[in-house]
Amino acid sequence: MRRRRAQAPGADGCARYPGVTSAPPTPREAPVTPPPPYLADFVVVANRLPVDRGDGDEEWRRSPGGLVTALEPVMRGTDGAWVGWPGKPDMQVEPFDFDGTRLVPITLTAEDVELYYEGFSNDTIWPLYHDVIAAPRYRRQWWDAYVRVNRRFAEASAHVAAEGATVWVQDYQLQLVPKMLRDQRPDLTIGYFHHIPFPAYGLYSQLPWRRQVLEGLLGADVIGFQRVADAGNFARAVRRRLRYDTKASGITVPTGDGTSRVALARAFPISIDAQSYADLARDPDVQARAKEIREGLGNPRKILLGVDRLDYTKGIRHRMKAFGELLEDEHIDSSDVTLVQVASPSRERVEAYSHLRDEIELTVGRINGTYDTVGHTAIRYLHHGYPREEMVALFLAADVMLVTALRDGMNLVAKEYVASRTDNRGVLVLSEFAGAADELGSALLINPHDIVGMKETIMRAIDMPGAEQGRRMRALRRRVFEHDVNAWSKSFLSALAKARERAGDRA
Ligand code: GDG
Repeated sequence: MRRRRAQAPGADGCARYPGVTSAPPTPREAPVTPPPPYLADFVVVANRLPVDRGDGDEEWRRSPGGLVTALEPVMRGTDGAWVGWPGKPDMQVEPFDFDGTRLVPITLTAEDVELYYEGFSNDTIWPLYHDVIAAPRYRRQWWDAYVRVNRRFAEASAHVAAEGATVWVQDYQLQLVPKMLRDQRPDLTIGYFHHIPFPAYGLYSQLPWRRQVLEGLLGADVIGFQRVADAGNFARAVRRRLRYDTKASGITVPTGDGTSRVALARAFPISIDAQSYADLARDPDVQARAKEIREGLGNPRKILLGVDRLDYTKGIRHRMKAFGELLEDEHIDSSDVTLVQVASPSRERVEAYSHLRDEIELTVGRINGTYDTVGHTAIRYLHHGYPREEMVALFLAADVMLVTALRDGMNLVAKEYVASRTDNRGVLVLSEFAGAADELGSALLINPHDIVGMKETIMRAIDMPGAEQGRRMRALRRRVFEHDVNAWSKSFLSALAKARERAGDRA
């Protein structure tokens, strides 16, 4: 991957791409050469840029979060461009360089944020794709905004991508971008990765725009999913709705001129930069902090931990129900066992999220009111985001990690806990409805809807002997270190490169 500032390709010197113009110098005036457009060979397109800027702040800072965490090491090794929203409505920022990557900000108006992001992305697609845990809302105005904003992302990407570049589109907010981009720039190799589940056809078919979304995704050469089951659901939706042929992972997509191309749809389970978590876990300051956390909780015999965005998909209520019943049944005692729940603030302007927060906080208040003592708390509830060092200190302090998602594309927290346990201790309780369950079979797997089963498993985790913890944790760590985020991006990008070769052979 090379960074270059070059003339837009095109034999006649004219703009090859929309919006890119190169004015010929007038004979008598000194030639005024406009700065050449920036063209990248590798472009990431995601809803958010990988940076944040506080109010009144001049400085951009790398932002935390699942996708940024996952792509940070990939971008570090390349000189490419990243197209995304800077995170605040109506923010107009010129493209700039950050840590060796060209950042191309997309302006979203307050109305775009409300309709495209909070509306269609987070109140239609998110609940529908997570098996309607909350009811999806279908609003035509939201869809119109989704189309409009996807087009804006596609145009900006077409503008920054060099001839023959590779473009990697990320996630459910941008499902129409692959086709829009291919229509404008058939020379590009286009990948798409879907970070959340893809639902069974019986649910997917509720979507009034189901055909357009499938066609949008099929603009990509490679469509990546977290689980084999997600890729299967997608292929079935394509067969049922579009009647295209699918064979193994290949989908034959008619191109309109009587020919066809093959798009690949398969699983590429995402992962984490495992080594960076292990490094933090070995840092003496982080270890001292872990000790301090335990002491601050009154040195209970066992600490249970949940770390989630405050989201209804994460099963936080189910987890608290199980924990509350264990206290009620006197299987555990708050002087002995404490649950620490980090619930980082998320999507607070979407109604389902503010309701969820109220419900959870009511539950925490009830449980603590009933079971706290002066010296010990039953649930230490933290509605904050924390720096990564603090997260790792929490992972080290926790004897049992609870990942009880009702539906989750992957769940990186499960992998982060495992990577941090350099001492080969600790127990991971993991929902079978999180993508991570496909890889982390040595965890204690649970069905979070089965409260009795979850309670039994939590007790088993609390009582698990050290030798068994070690056996399981070593197996989990092997998997997470062998399949880290570098392995993930390499395998996706090499599938994309092969797709390009195949397309070249056919041309
Ligand atoms: C989506 C999919 C998929 C959370 N709170 C804090 C914090 N985090 C970090 C975690 C983790 C990330 O955010 C969350 O990732 P998850 O995978 O757990 O969940 P989603 O945000 O829903 O992510 C998911 C993921 O995309 C990647 O494909 O796995 O299924 O839903 O890295 O550690 N980090 C810090 N402070 C916090 O307070 N520093």
